Amino acid sequence: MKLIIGNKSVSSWSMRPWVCMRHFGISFDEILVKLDLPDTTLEILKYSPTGKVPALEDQGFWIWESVAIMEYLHEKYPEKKMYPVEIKTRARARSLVMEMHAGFAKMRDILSFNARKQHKNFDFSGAAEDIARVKTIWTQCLQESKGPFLFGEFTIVDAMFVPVVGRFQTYGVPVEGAVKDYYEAILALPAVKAWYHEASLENFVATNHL
Ligand SMILES: N[C@@H](CCC(=O)N[C@@H](CS)C(=O)NCC(=O)O)C(=O)O
Repeated sequence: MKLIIGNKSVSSWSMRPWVCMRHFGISFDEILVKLDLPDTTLEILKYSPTGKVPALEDQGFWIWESVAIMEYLHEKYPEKKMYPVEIKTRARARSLVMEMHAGFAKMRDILSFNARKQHKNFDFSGAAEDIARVKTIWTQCLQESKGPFLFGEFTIVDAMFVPVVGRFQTYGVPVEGAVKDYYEAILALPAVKAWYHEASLENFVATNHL
């Protein structure tokens, strides 16, 4: 399989399936398309009809959209349990995946993903409602699952929230209690550390992406 991604420093949508595949031990070749260059869209269009990354190739078959890619992997590798096994728990997990995919516009805009930046005294009050909703989701899930991840073991839902943890880190959003434990568990994952390490080695820059 081939996973087409954008710059690791800014491409939060690429990060989700990349971390997911690395975490679940699904091997793939990576093709990184540099974002924000004059030929970026043309380059991505070779792989993805939307002109956006990520995209996944499996034996000549192409899938685009981060969530569709992870859903495909979940179906292809059921033994990896990338979603909770119980039907209603799985439905709840998918509600959260879609909430993350479709929502949190203010947080994505004001706290745009950047794996190489660290802000002090950043004013994130414009995204306060989104941040509060994220913390509520995490608190409720962790209360029920007892952690360390939202549904116990790491699932696609956690992959969706990995870049949110990254944003909290970059912009200094305060975390405490169970939310802090979760934040730390995500940042300690080898796949997440590997993404940040590779982002730090990128010798090209791109503007922030949502
Ligand atoms: N809904 C898409 C969003 C993909 C997206 O917006 N990707 C950005 C990078 S993070 C992109 O490809 N931008 C291309 C460009 O800006 O030229 C998904 O979930 O995969």
